[in-house]
Parts: sequence; C-alpha cells; structure tokens
Amino acid sequence: MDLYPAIVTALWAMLPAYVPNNAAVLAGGGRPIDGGRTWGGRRVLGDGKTWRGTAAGTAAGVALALVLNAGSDAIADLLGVAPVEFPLPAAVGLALGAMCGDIAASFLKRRTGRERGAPFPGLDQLDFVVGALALAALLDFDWVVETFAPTVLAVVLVATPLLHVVTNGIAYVIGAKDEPW
Ligand code: CTP
Ligand code: MG
Ligand code: K
Repeated sequence: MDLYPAIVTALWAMLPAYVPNNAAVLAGGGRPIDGGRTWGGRRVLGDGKTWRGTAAGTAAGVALALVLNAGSDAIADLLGVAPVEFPLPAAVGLALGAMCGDIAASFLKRRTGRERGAPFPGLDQLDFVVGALALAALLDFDWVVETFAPTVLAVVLVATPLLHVVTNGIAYVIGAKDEPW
C-alpha cells in the first residue's frame, strides 16, 4: 500500500484506541481497580488505574468508533481512501484493549519499583497499542488482518509513540495530566 492511504488508514483505525487513555485522564478518580491492595510491598496497580477511568475510556473509544462508522463514506470521500468500518467487536476490542494494555503496563511498573506516574519509556508509548490490537484480534481476527496491512501496521508503530508524546505534552501543559508522559 502507498504511504498516504496507509497513514490515513492507520490513524483512522486506531482512533478508538487513542481516545480511551485521554478520556480516562479527564474522567479518572474514584475507586482504584486494585482496591488499594499490595503485592510484594507495592500496590498491585496503583491509584492511577480506576474503575471510572477505565469505563469512561472504553465508552469513549466505542462511541467514537460508532461516530466514525456513521461518517465513514464522507470521511473516505474527503480523504480519498477506502473507508474503515468498525464492527462492534473490533470497536470494543480496540477501546477496552487499549485500557487493558495501559493497566498491564502499570502492573509491570509497580513490579519494577516504579511509583505512580513514573515514566517507563517505550512501554508508556506502546502498551495501549499492543493491548488494543491483541484484544481486537481476539474479538474480530479477520477485521484486524484486513485493516492492518503490513504498511498500515508499520505506520501505527511509528506514528503512535509520536502522537502519544504530543498529546500527553498538551495534556500536561493545559493541566489535565500531572506528568507529560
Ligand atoms: N486513569 C484512570 N483509569 C485508568 C487509566 C487512567 O483513572 N484505567 C486516570 C488516572 O487519574 C491517572 C490518569 O488517568 O492518574 C493518567 O493516566 P496514566 O498516566 O496512565 O496513570 P498514572 O497516574 O501515570 O499511573 P501509572 O504510573 O500507573 O501509569
Ligand atoms: Mg502516567
Ligand atoms: K500510562
């Protein structure tokens, strides 16, 4: 696939996985998923992973996929690419998978002695991509294979860390996030 349609397809297809983390930041708070429990003297996940943030993030990602579906023909015409349609299992897989990848990363951070909010370069930028693609593949394997051709997948792996750095930098500057990662 040429680079232009690959870039558009990659960003379009990953939007329902990009939005959950940002929605969770805005909606976060309340009861932590680990209920305050510790393992080996450290929190299992920490106060940064809450039920409310996870639910709001997942809902935001799925809702966005449905909105994109409703406008897919118009978006495809405007951008001159083939449309991306999100079947519901794929939408849920992307959104919930992104949240689960982020939660799994916090589990790893706590096990490696990193406190809440500590950076873990590489993991911070790609945890949700791996989670999103894995759960989407589990729920709708054919959709993932059809949508993420090799060039599209390559764009996802290069563009996501860049986008993550930029959006988190903005969230930090406007005060929505305590750290810029
Ligand atoms: N958040 C949440 N629930 C989630 C993910 C995020 O409530 N499942 C909210 C929390 O308020 C969190 C903020 O979004 O503090 C920023 O998310 P993130 O950077 O992932 O969490 P950190 O606080 O940095 O914690 P960690 O070190 O565990 O990543
Ligand atoms: Mg953080
Ligand atoms: K994170």
